[in-house]
Amino acid sequence: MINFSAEVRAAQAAGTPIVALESTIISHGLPRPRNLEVALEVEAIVREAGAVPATIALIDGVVHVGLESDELNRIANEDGVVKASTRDLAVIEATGNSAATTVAATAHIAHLAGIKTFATGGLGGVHRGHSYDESADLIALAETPIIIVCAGVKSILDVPGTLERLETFAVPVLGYGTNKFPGFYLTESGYEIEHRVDSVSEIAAIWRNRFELKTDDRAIVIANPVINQMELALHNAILESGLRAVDANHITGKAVTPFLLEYFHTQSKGESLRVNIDIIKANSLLAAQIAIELSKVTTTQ
Ligand code: PSU
Ligand code: MN
Repeated sequence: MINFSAEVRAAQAAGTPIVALESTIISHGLPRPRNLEVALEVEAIVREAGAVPATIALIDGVVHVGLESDELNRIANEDGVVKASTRDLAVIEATGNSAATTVAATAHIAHLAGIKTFATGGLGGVHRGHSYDESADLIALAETPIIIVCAGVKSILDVPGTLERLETFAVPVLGYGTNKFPGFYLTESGYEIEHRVDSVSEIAAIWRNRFELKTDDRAIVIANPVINQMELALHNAILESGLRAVDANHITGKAVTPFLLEYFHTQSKGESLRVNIDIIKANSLLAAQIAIELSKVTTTQ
């Protein structure tokens, strides 16, 4: 069962474009109290652009597409909110707990709800030095027909390894205004990507072409580089010590990514937080513009 917010229900009825937003960023990616403020600011950006935000999470065991303000507040501030990937969804429904959804789980639910566009900060991927630690985000991208706007994969990851996996899974990666794959906190990761798009109409055309070619059964990644990146030397120094801290503290599984993000935010004295917020906002705006473009295309087809 899916519970839709009043705003999302109205948008579905009216055919207003909808943008899915993930909630792990809110619960596990950003520190309190900034997390709730950012979640609200991001929703406002989507609305101002002319689309409707659908932040996705589980509240008391029920999948929610679009959160009312008290529900958003719970995801941001309750200690018991867990990080749920796709495999956790049915379990959390059964226990009646509340959970924030990762990229993988959010994409899955968004697709169930008929939403075609999704914004996040950075994708999960292959973890450095731990070849069996691959984010379930990769599998979800291979199995879910949705457009996902991100600033590349998190720079804490094995970027070339992740790009190889995306190639294996036949997931198109399109640079928005660039052929350089973004590096999350950094504008460029140092790796090239083959395909570049410069407008939302090109993205809509590719979405349509895939449908005709029947290659539309998986995600499209739109890689949108951050404009004001983190200072490179600071980034690299924190990354190196952060990866050592993961091993020293025996952090494993789904705790790794939140640990590293938090490590960055404290060690950089908020500089990585500033960049992370810029990223989420820019990606949400672009996702709204894409959703609007797709809705035009569908109505004229
Ligand atoms: N982007 C951000 N902050 C985050 C995430 C993405 O700017 O916290 C989250 C997403 O929910 C993504 C998750 O799915 O990190 C990846 O976690 P893991 O590496 O454990 O799969
Ligand atoms: Mn992992």
